[in-house]
Amino acid sequence: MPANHLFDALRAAFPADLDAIAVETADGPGAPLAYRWRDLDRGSAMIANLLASLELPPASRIAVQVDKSVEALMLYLAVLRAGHVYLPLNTAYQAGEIGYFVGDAEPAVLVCTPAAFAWVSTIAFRAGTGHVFTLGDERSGTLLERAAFHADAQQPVPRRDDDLAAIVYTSGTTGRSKGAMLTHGNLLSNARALKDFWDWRSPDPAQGVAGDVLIHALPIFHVHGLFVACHGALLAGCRMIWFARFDARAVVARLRDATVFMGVPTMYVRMLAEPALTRESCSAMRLFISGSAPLLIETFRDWQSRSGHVILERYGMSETVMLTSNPCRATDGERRGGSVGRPLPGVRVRVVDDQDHLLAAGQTGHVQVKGPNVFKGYWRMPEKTADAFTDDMWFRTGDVGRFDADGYLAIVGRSKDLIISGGYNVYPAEVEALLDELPGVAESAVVGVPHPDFGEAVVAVVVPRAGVAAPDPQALIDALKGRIAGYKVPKRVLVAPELPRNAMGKVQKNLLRDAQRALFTA
Ligand code: MLC
Ligand code: AMP
Repeated sequence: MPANHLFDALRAAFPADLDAIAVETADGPGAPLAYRWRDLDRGSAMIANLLASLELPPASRIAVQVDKSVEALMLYLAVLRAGHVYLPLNTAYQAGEIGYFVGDAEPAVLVCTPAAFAWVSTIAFRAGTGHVFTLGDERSGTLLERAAFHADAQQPVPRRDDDLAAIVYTSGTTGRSKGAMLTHGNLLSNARALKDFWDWRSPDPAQGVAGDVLIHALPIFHVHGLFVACHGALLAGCRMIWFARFDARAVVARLRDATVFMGVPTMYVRMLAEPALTRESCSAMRLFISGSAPLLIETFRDWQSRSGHVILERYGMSETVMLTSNPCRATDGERRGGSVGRPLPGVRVRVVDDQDHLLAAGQTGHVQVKGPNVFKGYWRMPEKTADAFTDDMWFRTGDVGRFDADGYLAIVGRSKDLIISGGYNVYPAEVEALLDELPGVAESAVVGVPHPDFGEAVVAVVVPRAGVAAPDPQALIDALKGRIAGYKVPKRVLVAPELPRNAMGKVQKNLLRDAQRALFTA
């Protein structure tokens, strides 16, 4: 068996006692439900055997848009076991978005919720997808019904380092989403680096060591919740307390039962608003990790004074998994607010100017990266892949940063036109294209402005079409709902006679952002 098959590595880390609890649900139907390690193994084997029975070509794409559940985690493991490629889709995606992903990725199988079956299966069958299964959050749906007829043991299909394990779509700056192709080697090298760097503690009953317990409250259709959080706990054989939905009060109430929490900054802001968040409630905790969006220094400081813990901020991307991290062990250095720490072991990070020349510490420039974690390219987009790398194969992250003299990186901006709202990425071009099609709109500009809850909020400035009544902002918002994921819909639409432009005719979004800086924070 190749050493780098991701599933084998995760499976090898399961504790010897397969009857120990692997996942305990904290919310959702029937909670608390306890899943043993044996259940993860058998359940994923049965689904993998179902996939094998479909006789799909190797490395078929298996697209999944389902609510978070432990069975959805088993499905992910099953796809790895069966030698196929996992394609997670945000549950907020609407028909237009799903249609694009299905058309682009051509999945052989699509798994959706029972409630969405009618419209999702219509899209999928039209696009040539051969099989559509359903998976509900109460262990319902055709996937598990069919899997129940299959054996609960399975020999994982051999995969090499360079074989694809997953495709994660990231929105494209010019509108078209790009599928980042991640290999078994990418994901496993990163998971191993994090296991060591974050000092994951495996349970060892013989020695009386309980091991880490992770509160898992992130969605599992993005890199953070699926790869960083799940791989972290699985590769250390640690128990997860599993929240299908993030609820700040409910999570704070469970902190005393856990040792590790991972979240986006919005989650920390919301937990800080809970009076029950105290030093005492966090006394069992070992590690709080934040990422996916910038953590404000106020949140970093408030968290320290309220909980007694210093948040570890790290930085990553769908294309690269995790890149840099503040230290976990005190011997590795301090955790610094406003910084994303140093490159992870095995990962190289450089800051360069517009001509890709290396900049010295203290100088601000483009962040570029190299390492075994860096993806294989964008699915069926060789030109976009070539553009994303320098001649000497450094990946251009699109982030702007600066190294301190002691090697800590600060992310100070982005060269890509991207808004990060509550940890979700919104590409203005996609929203602008839809707004521009709406009646009464001549043109639009979409920007991110500071928001107390989401960090950044999506705001649109629209210019009315000459000679017609100015469009009603609420009507524009309503028109977008249902056409794109809710988190992409502008929280506010402003009407303006024109957009500010520079001498080249380019819209000056910085001026719009500056003008609306206090829209949500005043
Ligand atoms: C939900 N809504 C949002 C939003 N999330 N609006 C803007 N930004 C967001 N992030 C809107 C919904 O559309 C809805 O609008 C309303 O808020 C309530 O929806 P909800 O589902 O009840 O929201 P809630 O559960 O409160 O979600 C907030 C959240 C969630 C912070 C828990 O956004 C979340 O889980 N974020 C994490 C994202 C994540 O995992 N990112 C990792 C990407 S990987 P309406 O109008 O319909 O009421 C990555 C790489 C890396 O970036 O480095 O990790
Ligand atoms: P995604 O495309 O969802 O993978 O988002 C990746 C982007 O999130 C990165 O390119 C950064 O812009 C941003 N990001 C992730 N972590 C951090 C962080 N700790 N601080 C600032 N930005 C971050």
